[in-house]
Amino acid sequence: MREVPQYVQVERRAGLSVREFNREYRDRGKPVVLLDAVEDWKARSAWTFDFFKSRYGDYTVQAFRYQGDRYQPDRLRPMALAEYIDGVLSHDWESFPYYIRDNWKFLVDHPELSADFTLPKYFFDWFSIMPRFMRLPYPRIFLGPKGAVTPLHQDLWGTHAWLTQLVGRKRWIFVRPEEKRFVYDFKVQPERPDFSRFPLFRQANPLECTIGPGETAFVPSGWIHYVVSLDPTISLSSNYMGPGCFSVTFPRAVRELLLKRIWASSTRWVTRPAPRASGTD
Ligand SMILES: O=C(O)CCC(=O)C(=O)O
Ligand SMILES: [Fe+2]
Repeated sequence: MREVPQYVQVERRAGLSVREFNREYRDRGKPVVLLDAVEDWKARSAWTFDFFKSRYGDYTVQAFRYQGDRYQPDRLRPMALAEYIDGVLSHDWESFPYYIRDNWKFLVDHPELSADFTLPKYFFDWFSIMPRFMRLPYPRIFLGPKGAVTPLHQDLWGTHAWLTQLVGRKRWIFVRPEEKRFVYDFKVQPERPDFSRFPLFRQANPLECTIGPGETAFVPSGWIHYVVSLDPTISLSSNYMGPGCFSVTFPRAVRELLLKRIWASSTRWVTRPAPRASGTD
């Protein structure tokens, strides 16, 4: 039998001012669970599986297929949201390994949902004051069955992130950025680590938390994390840029977004139909 480790719990806080959050967590690069960051959200009570099924049941979603300990990027399965939700509520992860990790589609296509939440006061995003082409259309919505897994990873461009639980619970395991060498290219499964294959993981000092409806996890820049749904779940999440990650995130974002922009405009130019020479035909 493998050991099933328990890790040190992430701090859980209520009533934090922005100044306290910045000083105690953001500036120290330390995860925290905020118990009351979204008290004013309509989404807290309104967003249920029934709500999405009855309002958006015909909408086609792309569900990510999990197989062989990772997501298969070429195995996106399109299905009607109603069919997906029926799958989530009547199966577990073994028989229905599909996760909606919405890549900026759902809320873009249904902007009326934005009236149901606001950005929590702790997470002002410096991307929002950048030129339009640098703004990513966050947040993203996650819907998944009990047992849905996001394997160990670090987030895009060294951004900070927050994720708010709306339905069900999620267990998170965090590994410090400086302990990256202990996770073997993210191959470790930190709920049931195979120490015979990954002995250095014994030297890591992971933290963990479980968040439920209305609770928000803050993931500081560079922290490696693993997430598993303990129930069928709905969450809302954003990555963002601010103090504590700007110097890492900004150059990476500029490089990638500018290259993408240059590439798009050059291919547009190359593939544009040649103008007809006048006077010939
Ligand atoms: O909620 C999850 O499954 C993981 C979210 C996350 O860490 C991410 O999208 O980067
Ligand atoms: Fe993440």
